[in-house]
Amino acid sequence: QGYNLWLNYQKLTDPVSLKEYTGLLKSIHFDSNNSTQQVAAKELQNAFGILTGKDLPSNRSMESGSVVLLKESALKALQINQQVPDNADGFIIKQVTVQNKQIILISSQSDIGLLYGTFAFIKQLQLQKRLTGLNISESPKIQHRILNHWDNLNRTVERGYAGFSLWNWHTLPGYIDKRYIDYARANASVGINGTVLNNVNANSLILTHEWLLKVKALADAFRPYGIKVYLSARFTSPIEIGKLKTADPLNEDVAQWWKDKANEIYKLIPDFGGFLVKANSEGQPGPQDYGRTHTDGANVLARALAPHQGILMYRAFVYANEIPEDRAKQAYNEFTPLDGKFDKNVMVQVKNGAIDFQPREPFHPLFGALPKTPIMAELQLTQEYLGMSTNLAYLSPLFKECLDSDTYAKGKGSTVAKVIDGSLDGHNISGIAGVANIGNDINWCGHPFAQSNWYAFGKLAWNYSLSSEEIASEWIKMTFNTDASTLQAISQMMLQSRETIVNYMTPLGLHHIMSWSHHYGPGPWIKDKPRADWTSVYYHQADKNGIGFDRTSSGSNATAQYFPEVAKIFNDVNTCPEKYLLWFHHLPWSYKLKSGESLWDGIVKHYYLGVKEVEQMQNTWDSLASKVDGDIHLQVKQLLKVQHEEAILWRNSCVLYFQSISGLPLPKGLSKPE
Ligand code: GCW
Repeated sequence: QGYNLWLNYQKLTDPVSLKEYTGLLKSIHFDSNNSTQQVAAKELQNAFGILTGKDLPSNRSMESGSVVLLKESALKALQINQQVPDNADGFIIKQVTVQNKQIILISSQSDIGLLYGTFAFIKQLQLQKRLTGLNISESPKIQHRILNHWDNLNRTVERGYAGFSLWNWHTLPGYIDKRYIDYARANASVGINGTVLNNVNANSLILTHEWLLKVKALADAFRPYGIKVYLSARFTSPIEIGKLKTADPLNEDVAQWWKDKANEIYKLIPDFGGFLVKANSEGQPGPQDYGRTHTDGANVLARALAPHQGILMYRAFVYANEIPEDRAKQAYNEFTPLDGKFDKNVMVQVKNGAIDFQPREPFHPLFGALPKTPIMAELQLTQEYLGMSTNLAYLSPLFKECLDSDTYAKGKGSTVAKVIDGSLDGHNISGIAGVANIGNDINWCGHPFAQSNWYAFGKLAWNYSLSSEEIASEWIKMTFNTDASTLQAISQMMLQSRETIVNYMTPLGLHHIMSWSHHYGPGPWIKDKPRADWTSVYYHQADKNGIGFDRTSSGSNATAQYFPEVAKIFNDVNTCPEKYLLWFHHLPWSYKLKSGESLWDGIVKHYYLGVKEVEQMQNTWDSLASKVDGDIHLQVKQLLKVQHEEAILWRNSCVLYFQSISGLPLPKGLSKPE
């Protein structure tokens, strides 16, 4: 159950739509010599057959009722005068009359654009939208829309909660699992155009010839769907698989080794996307081991890729325990002096927040702070800190909270989205990455609702202006094929779900208070670990008098890393949004919240509210028993029960732990947790 994701074509129920579709659509006309157009046509034929029960045969010539896939370059010859977006991935879908024939025209500069247009057209049918007068024109705002798989070569997945890795390295390159194709279809249907196959904590083996042959097999399978393959490169690969004595980026042999390696890769995979690098972070090797900078490290790889038009994605997720500095400040401190020193094909990949994919974080101060460097945002789809695959968390609101944040880098309106789409600083490359939540579970993502995060990531990467409501609504419709009132109920659950998790895990700006190492469940008491920045007490700083991390000018002064307008707001306890309160401020338990209640009472109430909200989700879901597929209903019902238990555990643990420090009674009316 759930294998088909949002491409869950089912016979349409609305007679008006059925009548219109079967009346208007008779055949498909496309270039059968092109593999991308072939897969587009096949997808439409399959979808149309299931949705309407009728065939959509391919026709060599155009006829009335044809769905016509035509590249822009072919429009002129047929005297079709239509404006196609000036973006290789963009497309139009239009009902037009050509030579007295009424057709649905899908046109783009590229074959991939035709595939994207076809998927968008299928979506119209799935959503039972009218075709008469159809007139859609779309192009993506961000160029590289990439999934990052944290998949190890032994098929375990770091922070993966949906089974093992999809990539069956053992049977590659000879055997192409149908799943690879379905993975590519799903990605193409939402415009994802790149995939980093292996974990950023990389094994250098992936760059040996034997493994590259396997990578090539995947790249060949994905190519018709417009998905480029990228690899995470371990910085010390020249030593580990290249027999060199050093990986010093300024050493000539090392530079030559990377060039030779890139040449070898591009011989096998001419459209290879490039490398992703995690260096000098959490024990990974990097240029600093040789007294060099991140720019030296990034540029040596970038220069090997440049002749082949590859890109180098260099992660800014760096922090070190040895540095006596607020962890939240370290990436900014290390990277801002390097702005302007990276080669042109380097992109710096920045997590949405400065700590680590928490249920809620203020946006990373590096957004807007590297105007001379193209910045990618890195979002996490896999729920490392949001209850893994037992919690229902729809993450579009979290992603948008970051993308919509105003950095004020160039005055009001300098949103994170405008930093990463390149428009704020005039970059001609742009990208966004999502840490994948995909594994070999039958339903791909573990929790049935986790699929919505794969979907939402693709949609927002394409167009970050879409609302979380719109994305949820179409995902529900396509996934569950529900009626309007069921859709409404599920949508409400989804839209509330992330805030609910914040309530019972880390309300009011609390962060990083989960269990040690695996990060599952509460652990606000975690202390005495080898690294202070891997404990919880480091982050909540609770004592008899109060709680919170002082990042204001009287504390670590992390607020000063933001542009002045933002810094001022975060720095002043009276203007700091309460959702970030304890992220930036250390306050007495008696501090008065906007509601008039004390900070202590407010914290406790959030924990209780979170549990209540899970109960509400359970009630809503129970009421939908006859409305959604029985197996999926049962699955989600069980998971919600587990989530409820986890929410209670979080609430009780955190309330009792913090109470042992504050010594304060529970607010009136709340029963003591056991
Ligand atoms: O927060 C940490 C995760 C690690 C991960 C790291 C990173 C891949 O717990 O598992 O390593 O982030 O993003 O590099």
